[in-house]
Amino acid sequence: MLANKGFFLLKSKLTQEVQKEVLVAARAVVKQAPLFQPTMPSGQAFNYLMTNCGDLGWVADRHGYRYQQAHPGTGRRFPAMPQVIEKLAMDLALETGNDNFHPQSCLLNFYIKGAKLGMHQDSTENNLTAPIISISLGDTGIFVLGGLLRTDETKKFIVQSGDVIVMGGESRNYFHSFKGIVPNTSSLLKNGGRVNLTIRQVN
Ligand code: MD3
Ligand code: FE
Repeated sequence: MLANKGFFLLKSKLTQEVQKEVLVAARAVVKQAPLFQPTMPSGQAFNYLMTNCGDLGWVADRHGYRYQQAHPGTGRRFPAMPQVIEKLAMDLALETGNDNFHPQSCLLNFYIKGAKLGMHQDSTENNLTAPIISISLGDTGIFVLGGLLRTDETKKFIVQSGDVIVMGGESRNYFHSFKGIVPNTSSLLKNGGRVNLTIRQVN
């Protein structure tokens, strides 16, 4: 177990069986709340797809980044967070020393070959002290963690299907990026790619 400043990389945390359970739950979410490709305020499209479940969903468009209850495409509320995901997130928070974590939002990011996410901090949340829980499913990815300043040194981490990252404490506000997937490294998703679930307490 790797831990520093509240950052934990829990390798092979989820069994194959639990990974499949989470994936089934994620597929049910996508059926109700289809994956969408948001745009940044600049008008530039994200190069990966996303959707959400839970009381609040993270969305991006011309007007900026925010949490809202409605799916931007369907206008309907995001589906409830599946119990398996909610329970898993609460257990993971507890075992990494984060009491009183209340999952309100689960962002599902779907990456295919070539998709990446630039260096940023997660700052759309009102609550910047609650931990953030990330679950990786499918193809291996390359995750980069920096520090509180954009200019801080960075470290690369390989995230594989079933790995979990918890960012609590100081690390909650660290810069981070996702460099992309390594295609054909997992058979969990029949057509390949990577799903990342990010569970957050927003308020
Ligand atoms: C480290 N997603 O959606 S999740 C994001 O793999 C995002 O989809 C990445 O960053 C992905 O905002 C990484 C892991 C993660 C999430 C929040 C963090 C790592 C973090 C906050 C602080 C430091
Ligand atoms: Fe992030």
